[in-house]
Amino acid sequence: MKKNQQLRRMDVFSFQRAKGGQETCGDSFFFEETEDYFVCALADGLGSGVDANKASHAAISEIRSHHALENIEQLFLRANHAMKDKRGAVLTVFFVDYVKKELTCASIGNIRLFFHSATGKLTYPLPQSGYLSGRPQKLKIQTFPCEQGSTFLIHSDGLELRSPRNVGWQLKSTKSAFEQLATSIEEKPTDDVTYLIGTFAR
Ligand SMILES: [Mn+2]
Repeated sequence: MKKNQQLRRMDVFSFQRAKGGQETCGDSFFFEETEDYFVCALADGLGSGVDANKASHAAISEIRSHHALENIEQLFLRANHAMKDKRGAVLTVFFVDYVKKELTCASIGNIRLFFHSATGKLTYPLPQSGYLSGRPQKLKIQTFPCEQGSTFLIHSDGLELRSPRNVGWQLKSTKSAFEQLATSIEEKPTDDVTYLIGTFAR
């Protein structure tokens, strides 16, 4: 599944394909724009298939329902709590604050996030190892400057990036970078694959 959504300030391209070309993907994602910010979350449920999907979907539902009123720490507490009768999931959540021109993120497990500024600086927020299992987990929240013209990439481990430098940040459009990444993905990948690439365009 490939999709392009043009929001008021952000252009977002998303790609998702389930392991083995199956119907049910164990990764779930969500993004939304409000007046003041953009929020995006990607979760990969442990394993694959229906149970993995249930776990990642439960985590993402918490972010979707509560991002307007709660901070990133509270959102992770909710997502972690939602894992209690599930398999567990890895999760990355980030906000782009349109007013402060800042990106704030937190990550447990191997969902990777990178972003590239209009001036060519590549930023690698560091993920924390582990996964959400319902047990208490300490969270590290990171904030970076994020100007208009910045592009982000967030992906599950089904996308094998040789180097985050080779993402095509320098290409003339986000669409070109998106399409270039899509060509590297097999019809029947060996793991669920999800990635989103988006530009803080306006
Ligand atoms: Mn995976």
